[in-house]
Amino acid sequence: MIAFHNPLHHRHAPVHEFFRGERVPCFEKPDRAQYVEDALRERGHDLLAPELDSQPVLAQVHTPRYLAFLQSAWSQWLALSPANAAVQPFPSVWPVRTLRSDVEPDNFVARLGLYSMDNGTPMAEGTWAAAKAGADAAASAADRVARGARAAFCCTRPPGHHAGPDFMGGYCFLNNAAVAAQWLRNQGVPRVALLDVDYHHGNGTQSIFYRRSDVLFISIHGDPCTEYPFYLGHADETGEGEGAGFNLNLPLPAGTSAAEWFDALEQACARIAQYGAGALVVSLGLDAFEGDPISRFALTSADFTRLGGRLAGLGLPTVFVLEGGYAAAELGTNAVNVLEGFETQEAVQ
Ligand code: Q9C
Ligand code: ZN
Repeated sequence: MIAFHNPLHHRHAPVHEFFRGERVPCFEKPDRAQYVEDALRERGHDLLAPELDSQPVLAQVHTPRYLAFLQSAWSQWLALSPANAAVQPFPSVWPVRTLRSDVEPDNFVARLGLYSMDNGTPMAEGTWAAAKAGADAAASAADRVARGARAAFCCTRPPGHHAGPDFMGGYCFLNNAAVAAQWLRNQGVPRVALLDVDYHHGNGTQSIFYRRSDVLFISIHGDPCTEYPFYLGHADETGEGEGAGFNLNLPLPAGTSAAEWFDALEQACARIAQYGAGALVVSLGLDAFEGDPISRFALTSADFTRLGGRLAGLGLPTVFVLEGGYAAAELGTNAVNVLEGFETQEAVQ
């Protein structure tokens, strides 16, 4: 399968995140993408460098002030003190209900809170460079599919699906899957289905497309009553305005079996078929894996092959975009299993 990698992903390498009030090593680490790249090469898939600039499409899915903040955040942080080069910034205050988010404070940490949904999305010197190259890779994969490829994979980190129009969160900064879907729209695909199979609800992607009918968003994920991102992802969120009826959430309890997970996938596939999509974008989180350290679904490595095969059965040009998945050493096998499941199923059709 055509696969793009992110040659700058390693420049996003924060050291620690917060967990239960303590600093712990980051789960979302450079090894993750390295394992996937290694598995792709081992199994004979070539890796291409991004070949397009996602900037115009980023401006369609994120706000100007958020993009401006993110691009300059590290230099703003250093401007406070050169010693900050060795310190990770974290937000500590947020504009929740009754507080104003229309006025940007001058204080850097207050602005970081304005543009964050959590304190779990650490930033480092190369975060913008890595995130931007990842969005370029997503655009490049989408463009190949728009120009007739059956499928393409974007192997990138940091992930993207928690990043909304004007905020970062859940290890995500730029919404790569939204970039891919918007790219396909811009190239003339009238209706794009975006299926998110990451363990965590893709709140950012949902919010970006919530009022639109030209991108159908569907997510299978851990019930937000107990699982991150907690404040979005319930079944009664079905879209608004033009987008009413074009958002489908399939939350499942933590501990759900693979058999029940595949039942939800059937529901998702039925809705995609009914929608009449011209292309599919898959937010390919691999944290539904039984061995994932921060998630509680039970897919095996073989189940990821089955997932790829089922998606091929939709018969749609497909862009796969890597999202979460924290059992780093197994990520390569699981990612390539999806892609090969897809290609094998296609071959027998
Ligand atoms: N210390 C994605 O999978 N909190 N994001 C985890 C564990 C956030 C996951 C806490 C999980 C976000 C893209
Ligand atoms: Zn996830």
